Amino acid sequence: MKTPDEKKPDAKYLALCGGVGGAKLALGLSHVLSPGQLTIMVNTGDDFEHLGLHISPDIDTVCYTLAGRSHKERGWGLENESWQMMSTLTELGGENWFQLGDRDLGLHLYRSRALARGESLTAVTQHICSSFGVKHTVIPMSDDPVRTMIGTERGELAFQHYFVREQCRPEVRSFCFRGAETAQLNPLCETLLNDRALKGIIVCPSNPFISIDPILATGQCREKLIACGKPLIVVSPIIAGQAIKGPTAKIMNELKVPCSSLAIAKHYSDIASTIIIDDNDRDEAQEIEQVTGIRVSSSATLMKSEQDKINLAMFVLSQLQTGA
Ligand code: FO1
Repeated sequence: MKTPDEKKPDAKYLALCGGVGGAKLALGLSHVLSPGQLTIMVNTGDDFEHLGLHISPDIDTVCYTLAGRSHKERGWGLENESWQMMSTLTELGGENWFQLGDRDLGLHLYRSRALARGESLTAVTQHICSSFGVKHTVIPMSDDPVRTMIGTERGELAFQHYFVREQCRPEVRSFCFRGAETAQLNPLCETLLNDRALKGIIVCPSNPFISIDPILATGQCREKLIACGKPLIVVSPIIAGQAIKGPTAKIMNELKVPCSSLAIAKHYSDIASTIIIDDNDRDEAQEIEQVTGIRVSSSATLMKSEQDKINLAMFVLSQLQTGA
């Protein structure tokens, strides 16, 4: 497949990414773009303070994935992990609903201390990534705190309480990204949006409601993406009416939104120029284009192997070059 721009050192791309699902495409992109070409801006609405530590799950998922260290089945945390700290915590009757592996804990300790010293989350993330051999730029959506709150039938829950402690069981009614309006969008993103070398923005196949919307809500990101006028391509996280992983389908059902790529396209209709849907859903393309005005192309979007991730990344880049 021809991807001419990917060879040009001046072509730059911004990827918006959540956790496990999005990180797969981010990994594919990191294989086909040089470090100077790719900036991955990650959701931090899932961040929280836990056991006195600052946890940034999506940043860590992206960092571990790009470093080739992530746990292959879970997608989050490290491979070859041990859980001695959790055993002791459990023995003592401590709070053990959120699993922190022993090796992973080292990272949380490092980051928490660095933040307490006054370092920015961007600086700490860059240090962690470069220490783990990640050469591409990974940045948080903001250095200011933004916290995703889920309105449920049982009242409002902080994101990790909903996602991990309650295992996404409560019915979802609404979302609030606390702090997003006053948070400053990552300055590196602002600079990139004004960079003539920026050739396109890629929305990774992360959950639109809980992974991408917090990014778009932060520091007028949505408005800035529209204002920059660059092509924006969305990779749909839906295949044949099912979410590949996680609670996307359940959330869409509860919000009374049909679980389809058409619904995803409508969700992003103000910012997207192209949506990539799965080859299996090709027959939906015409309707999506008619209803939303967004250009549709299809590809194999299920990313199991590393080659799948690379193939999809190359397809995304090729679409950005053919008028996305
Ligand atoms: N997800 C879980 O389902 N259970 C856990 O105990 C858990 C612990 C955890 C620790 C560190 C980390 O970086 C991620 C962790 N995750 C865990 C994943 C995380 O909660 C979610 O995948 C994201 O926040 C959603 O993108």
